[in-house]
Amino acid sequence: MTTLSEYITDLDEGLAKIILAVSGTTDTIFASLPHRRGAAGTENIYGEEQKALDVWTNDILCEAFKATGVVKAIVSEELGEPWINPEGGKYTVSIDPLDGSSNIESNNLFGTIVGVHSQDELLVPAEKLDVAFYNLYGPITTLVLASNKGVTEFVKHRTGSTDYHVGKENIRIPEKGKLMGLGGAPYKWTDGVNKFADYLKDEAKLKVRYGGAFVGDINQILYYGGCFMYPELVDKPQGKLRLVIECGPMSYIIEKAGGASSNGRESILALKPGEVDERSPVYVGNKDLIAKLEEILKL
Ligand code: AFP
Repeated sequence: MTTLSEYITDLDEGLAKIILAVSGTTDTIFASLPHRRGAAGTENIYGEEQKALDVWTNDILCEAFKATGVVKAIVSEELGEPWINPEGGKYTVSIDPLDGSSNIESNNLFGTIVGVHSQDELLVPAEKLDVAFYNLYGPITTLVLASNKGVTEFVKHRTGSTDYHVGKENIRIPEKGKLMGLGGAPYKWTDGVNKFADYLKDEAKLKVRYGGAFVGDINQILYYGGCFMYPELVDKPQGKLRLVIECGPMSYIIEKAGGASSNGRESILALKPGEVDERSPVYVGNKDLIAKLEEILKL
């Protein structure tokens, strides 16, 4: 069975180093999860000052990125300001180190989202990404990678060779979607969003699946088709999710798999971020459903 490191040998060497930097932290993160559910400030079983898990995870990932020698900047939910490598480098990495951190306590899905580009500017539209991938901590640990080879799932083995091995190649979102993941409190949905939710329910006749972690909710859409949204809200017209570290990379993956994304008007991939923590409404899934969304919101 092909391992992750074998599979990515024909990617640019720097990209492969960044991908392996993340996959190489999985065992450490996974092993510590049961002992790091406590709030920051308490002591963990090692008697160490308990950092919030997302801060601790961020520290581990940032050190791994810096060790590659090819990362010139890191944009992370947990870094106030982006880290800029004084020695330069080829790639800018954006990460949500622990997407779905509120799911840890309830032992629900969560993961790490990564976007990588080699443009001069720090913030670029997601269409300029070289690769995007995520680690998903569920009943098994998987890594889903969108690259010039398509969308590929790798499965983390726990016995024998504990490397990631190719699970599914050339993943395409199913033509006929089955699921709808509807984020945000429904009483805060705008009229347009309510109309779209009614369409998904009454016309498309989709089933509700919502797990509270973008990485897991998008993974479901990748496998079963349908639509995920964290929409515009009456009090948050830009929604909740961050364009650079969440919406961009995950939309890149879904579009590479034959789906579509939108902020309500245009593809997420076309949006030029103005600042690191800019938020965007996000709708991703089957092309026909996203087209219907944009039609409804235009009314
Ligand atoms: P946390 O990382 O704080 O748990 O938030 C997760 C998230 O950013 C994203 O992964 C989910 O899609 C969304 O927020 C869930 O938000 P709600 O808690 O409002 O449903």
